[in-house]
Amino acid sequence: MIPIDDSPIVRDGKSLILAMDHGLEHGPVDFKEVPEKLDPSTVFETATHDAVTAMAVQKGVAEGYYPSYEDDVNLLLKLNGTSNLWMGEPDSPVNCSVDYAAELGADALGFTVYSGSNNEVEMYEEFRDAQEKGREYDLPMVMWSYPRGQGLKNDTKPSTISYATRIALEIGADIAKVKYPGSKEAMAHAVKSAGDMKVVMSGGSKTSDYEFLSTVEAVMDAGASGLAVGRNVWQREDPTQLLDALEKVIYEGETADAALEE
Ligand code: FBP
Repeated sequence: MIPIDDSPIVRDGKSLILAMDHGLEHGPVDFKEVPEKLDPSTVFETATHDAVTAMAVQKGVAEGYYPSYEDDVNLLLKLNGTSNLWMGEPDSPVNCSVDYAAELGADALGFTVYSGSNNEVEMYEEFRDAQEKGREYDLPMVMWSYPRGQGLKNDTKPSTISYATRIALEIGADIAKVKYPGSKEAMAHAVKSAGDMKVVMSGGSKTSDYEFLSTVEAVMDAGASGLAVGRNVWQREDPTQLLDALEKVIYEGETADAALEE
């Protein structure tokens, strides 16, 4: 862990990362209800909102679309990622080098690690290479810390999420992105387990404005540093209203009720 409060992907100690790597991870099915969002430019437009500190995309999308947004959006280059067509034990091939991410203008790096998978050893080695190379460019490393594999029946139980944040600290991440463990208390323990490293919540499938904001409120109360979210933002036809409310809950400490009232 290195100090990243001065990094472009952090605002007042907090982060709101807009993730849009779902075309690879899940396939175009995630865009079914919002087909216009198949055009990555539409989501880059959303990422120009003040609340968003970085947009996380794969290399191909960065190559094609980031040049038009480099003045308005901070780039988090996701270095690995796998398709939903892969039926084997959880794994995530490295699709982009750190050198190329830096060339594309990345402000930060993203890397998925499936601790508990039979591929854990290789994934840790790949993470090590990326993390150490990233240090040469002073690029913060956001770890999608997702324990997963045949031996793990419940990947969001409190002890698993606390283990996920701790692993991220131990192997050199600067931010751990983890699933919500189901309660504020469990999230608080996961944050504590990470020491001084930042922990952000992974968004999950789309819920109502109120349900989502209430969870974000609980996560912030638990001491987390924000959010790395995809579907709960860009699957809305007009994400601006939700981003306005998220800005209040994340950076201004407002409640979900207050943020929605204004
Ligand atoms: P969401 O907020 O839409 O859940 O996105 C977060 C994310 O980590 C994406 O970056 C990624 O594409 C997806 O979730 C992977 O989710 P999973 O591995 O659980 O299918």
